[in-house]
Amino acid sequence: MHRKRTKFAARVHRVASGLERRGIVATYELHDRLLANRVSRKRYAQEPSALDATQRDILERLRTEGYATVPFSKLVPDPAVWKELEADAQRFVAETERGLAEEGEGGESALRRRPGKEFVVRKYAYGVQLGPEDPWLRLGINPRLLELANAYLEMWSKLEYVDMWYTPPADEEERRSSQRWHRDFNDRHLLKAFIYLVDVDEHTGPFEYVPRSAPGGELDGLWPWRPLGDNYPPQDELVSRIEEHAVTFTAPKGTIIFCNTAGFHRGGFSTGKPRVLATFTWDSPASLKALSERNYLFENRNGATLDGAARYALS
Ligand SMILES: O=C(O)CCC(=O)C(=O)O
Repeated sequence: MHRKRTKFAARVHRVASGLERRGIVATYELHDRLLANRVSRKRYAQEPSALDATQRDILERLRTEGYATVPFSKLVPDPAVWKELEADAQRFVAETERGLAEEGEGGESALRRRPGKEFVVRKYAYGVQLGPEDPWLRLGINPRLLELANAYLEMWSKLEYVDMWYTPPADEEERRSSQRWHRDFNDRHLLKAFIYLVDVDEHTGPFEYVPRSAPGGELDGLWPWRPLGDNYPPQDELVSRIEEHAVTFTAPKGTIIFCNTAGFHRGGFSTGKPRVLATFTWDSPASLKALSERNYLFENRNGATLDGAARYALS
């Protein structure tokens, strides 16, 4: 089993000293207010996204609720894009199921997982080299998505994470890690996309989200977001405060869920069928300076020409 602990995860894990935590938080705040994010806000102000009606509608819903769903084909109408992604997803599913079968027979496999979240098999995990020939990386900088991310964050964003996940039905009865309600600690300026690559019903570990709980929303005072914060509050208490507000995203294959995961969310607790999705994170340069680390290394092997916002997202 391939296991790679990222430098960042290791750093955060061993951050025991309050002093070191305070340094990380101070670096983040400095870059958010004065340094890196100021530059990227300026870039966005000079070249704001020109959104069409579909993108404007998603943006509006993101701003009010913190999430929005849309069929992939509506946001990215070119059928060739979906065809290429779907073919790659099928290869990943076949390789993953082969690896799981080998493990089931007591063998070793090359499946990638992340320590602490072994219930998810990842296509890339961490440290992979990706170039513009990779269809998922290309989707992360596709203007249909990137312009939306930049408009939502009101700055030129960074593409921090791109991957595909296969979540088999859980062995355990209890939810753990990201299957429990939490806020992502790594940025207040955060947009994730989850693209379902199978139909997801209530037995497939649907993603769940609490609308208006992201910073600036009317529920943002519930165990508020803090950089490096204690992001898993007592679950029973939280549930008693928010459960009736939560949205469960059962949806067909080809649905995109956009959301700000600085708000409360959980998912991936599949009880019946494997869940397969692609996921992307766009966040601010301040986050990359202090609180997060890319899961890939960008390598422009064939020297593809990229526009300014795409180059910025990958740099
Ligand atoms: O697997 C899921 O649905 C949730 C993942 C999650 O918590 C995250 O990406 O922040």
